Amino acid sequence: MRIDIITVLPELLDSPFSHSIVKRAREKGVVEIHTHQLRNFTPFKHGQIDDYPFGGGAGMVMMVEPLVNCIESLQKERKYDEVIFLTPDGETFDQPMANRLSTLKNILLICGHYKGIDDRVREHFVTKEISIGDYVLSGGELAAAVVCDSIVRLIPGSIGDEMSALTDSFQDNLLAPPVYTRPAEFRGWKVPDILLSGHQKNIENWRHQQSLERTQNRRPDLL
Ligand code: 6GU
Repeated sequence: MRIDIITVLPELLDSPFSHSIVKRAREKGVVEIHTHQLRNFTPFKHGQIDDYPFGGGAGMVMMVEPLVNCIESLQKERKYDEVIFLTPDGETFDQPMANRLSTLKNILLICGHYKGIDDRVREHFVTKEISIGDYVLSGGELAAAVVCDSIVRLIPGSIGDEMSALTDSFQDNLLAPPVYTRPAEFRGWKVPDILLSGHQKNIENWRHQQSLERTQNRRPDLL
């Protein structure tokens, strides 16, 4: 998979893509992630990419021309399966959406700032709009990092143990069960006996029961 990201803050995205699973996936060639500085595509002086909104009002709007220049220059190189705009008024991101996006070959992410982007870009180029939740971020970059992380870990070859992404919370609409590691007792707090029993079938049943209880208690909306 290849992910291109248009942003005015490429540095903000360096760290999330340089550690852990995403780092290893890039090193293994499972995914390529490329950031593109929007200011390099403006025809205006001093790298200007935003302007005052027509009709007045607070905040600046990202201009149509730098965005279209950047998008079209990328589209000359390859066809994108989705052109995604990260925006708080988009469709709420969830695990099924991550699963579907992880099967695509080329995706383009556009990070907005200020009061948003000129709506003509959304109308003529954007194929999907994603929000990561009902709160406001200063820009789309952290949302892009969240979306990319959740997608990349699902691509076969990203995670050593192929099973482990499938047993994540949410992957079957249930929260994950509690987990423990050594020591079996700490300050008198014991790991549940069943996990030390060696009876794999009983352990699986117990974990499923714990998943159901956790989901019922914490996220009944998922059941
Ligand atoms: Cl995708 N962008 C911004 N700016 N804020 C958000 C968001 C996205 N998702 C939730 N809040």
